Amino acid sequence: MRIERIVLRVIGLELREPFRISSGVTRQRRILLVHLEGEGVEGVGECVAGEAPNYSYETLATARWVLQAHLGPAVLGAELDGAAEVTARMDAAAKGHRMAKAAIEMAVWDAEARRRQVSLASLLGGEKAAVPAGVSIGIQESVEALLERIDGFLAAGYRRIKLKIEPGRDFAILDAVRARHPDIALTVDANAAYGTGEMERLAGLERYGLMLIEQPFAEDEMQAHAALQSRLETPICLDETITSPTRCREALSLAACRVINIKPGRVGGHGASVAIHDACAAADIPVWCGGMLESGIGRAHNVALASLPNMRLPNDTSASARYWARDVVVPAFELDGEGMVKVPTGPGIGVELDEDFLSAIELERIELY
Ligand code: OSB
Ligand code: MG
Repeated sequence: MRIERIVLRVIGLELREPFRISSGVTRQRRILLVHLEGEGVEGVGECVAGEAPNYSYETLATARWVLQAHLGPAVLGAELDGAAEVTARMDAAAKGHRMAKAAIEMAVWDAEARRRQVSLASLLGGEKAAVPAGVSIGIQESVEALLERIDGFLAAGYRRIKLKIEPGRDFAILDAVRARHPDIALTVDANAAYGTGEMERLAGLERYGLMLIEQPFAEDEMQAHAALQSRLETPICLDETITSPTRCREALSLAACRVINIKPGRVGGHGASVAIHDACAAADIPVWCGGMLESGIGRAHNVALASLPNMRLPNDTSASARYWARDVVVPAFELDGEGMVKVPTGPGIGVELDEDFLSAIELERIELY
């Protein structure tokens, strides 16, 4: 397709409750959306970069800048044969900045699916009509507050609870949660908060019967993750470390993890996500789709990706209402009684944009031709 126009749009959305991870707290989100048009079709993508460079070096500001100054100009106007060629152009124009690239790449997939009048899920190779949802709970003020939140999410039907931990806020929390819920599917996510000297402490997590331990060490600590995994029965799941299919293959060959969390924004889009998914399938490593507190647009992309066959664990694709009083898509994403989220079947991402609401919360608009 030939991309004729790109609109970068920043919207403001307030989370229903603050979300705290080991490296920072998010209350209000400013979200960068990418709308593109070409040859009579449109596509939309969402950039997952946050306000602060605490999860990755990318931020809303770096993404907006690199999209406007480098990535947009690299793909505008040229005849490009699908998302892979769009990615090749962007990679030639800029190193890294995968979250920014993903926003364009995913919009191209949406446009391509709409052009063919098929769902994004089916174009990606998805096979599931609905995907299991877990919920990721931010660090809470107190153990009591956490237990209350867990009760609410279990009652809503979530199939797995993920707790954010950090050194000093780990065992006490897990003792309390396991005392109340000995058997629920439970995971922890440290967002790289532990030092490699804390191997012993982390080995102590084995006794909680966790489904997995997500990203204990820093992003570039591949060897330390391999050393910890070799000591543990509990699977290590890498998130921040896996920034590309190459990093994925490296992790698999070093046995640095037994599960991978795929976030299309983190790895540069759907093409890289499918490549990681397939490499893991070939190695019999289960994957699942992570989340970055997306609006309904990013969620629609994630849910489509989560419908692929090797997505074998509950995903961080929670219902819209877990994050927002009002979502930007219609219909909003809901949980059914079994803790499943339906995969949209309409063309492209398969949900409509709530244009009235988007206009009302628009903070900034940059048009590229
Ligand atoms: O590490 O998975 C993470 C949110 C922001 C940044 C990093 C992470 C998260 C989550 C939220 O855990 C998952 C969700 O979108 O529900
Ligand atoms: Mg994580």
